[in-house]
Amino acid sequence: MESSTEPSCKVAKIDIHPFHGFKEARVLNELKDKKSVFLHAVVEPGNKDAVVILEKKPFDTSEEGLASLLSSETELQQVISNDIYSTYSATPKPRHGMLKTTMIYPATQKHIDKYRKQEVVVVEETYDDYKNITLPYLEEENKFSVQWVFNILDKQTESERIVFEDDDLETGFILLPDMKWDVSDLNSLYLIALIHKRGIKSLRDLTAEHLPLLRGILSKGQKAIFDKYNIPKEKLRIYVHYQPSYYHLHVHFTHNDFDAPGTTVTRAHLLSDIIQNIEIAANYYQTKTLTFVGRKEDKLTIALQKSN
Ligand code: DD3
Repeated sequence: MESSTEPSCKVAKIDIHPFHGFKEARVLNELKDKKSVFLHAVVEPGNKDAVVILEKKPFDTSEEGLASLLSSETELQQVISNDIYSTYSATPKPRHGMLKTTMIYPATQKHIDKYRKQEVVVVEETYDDYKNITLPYLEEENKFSVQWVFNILDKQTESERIVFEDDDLETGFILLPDMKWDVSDLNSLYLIALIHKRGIKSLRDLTAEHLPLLRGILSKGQKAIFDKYNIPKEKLRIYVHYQPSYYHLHVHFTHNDFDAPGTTVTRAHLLSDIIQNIEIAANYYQTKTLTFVGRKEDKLTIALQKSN
């Protein structure tokens, strides 16, 4: 902690450009309609791997944004001019050309595989499959690395981004914008609730003892989002992923008008349904066969397919 206030550390942080040392880069996947590209880069020294995600941001349609865009600040080269119709190749001022950039460094092979374009298949997991196949797989693959979640819960990072906190260690949680959301566009609102209690990995661990936790996330999360963003609960989709992408229980809050990834029936479980299912049967999620999509070449997918 103390060393971070030393000038030498500050200088080092500013001096090194995050893209410094990038040599090769190849495309893992490209989503043209989302104007985004997923890259695997090799970084010197040491030839370490990095995953870099580049996304073009939506237009700045604020008053100043439009005023600057539709002005002589934008360089134009005419392509076609015909009667009342004309087209141009336009180069706006740098402020309009911003890219949202996400970087994972150093990245493991699992990170690289995650962003590679891959066929997905629907698989079923009975509770026995979960205990005999999924859980041992998660433990073996060390899927439990959720250091970044602990950093948020311990206020080591992103504390200024917290929208709401209930600090009860059993039923409390932190609500904050998901990394995927750049907070400027309310229609693509995306927040996550990270629970304070450690060791609840996923939906599979939930029983009647967690009802106060789940009810609290639902009602307090809705209220906090209304208070801060003025979005009523009728506009929110509140759900849990199975399988999740990290095994520390978390709840997604997204705007209903926004097609957030992972909102389809093969991944999303509404929090209100989860609460009711557990109210009906305390061991619902230790009984129910769960269906989800997995990458075709993923070890877990292959193992579950074999058992069915
Ligand atoms: C992650 C799932 C995890 C790549 C990427 C994201 N929201 C996060 C660290 C900080 C965060 C998140 C893993 C990792 Cl792009 C691999 O997500 C995060 N902070 N989803 C916030 N606010």
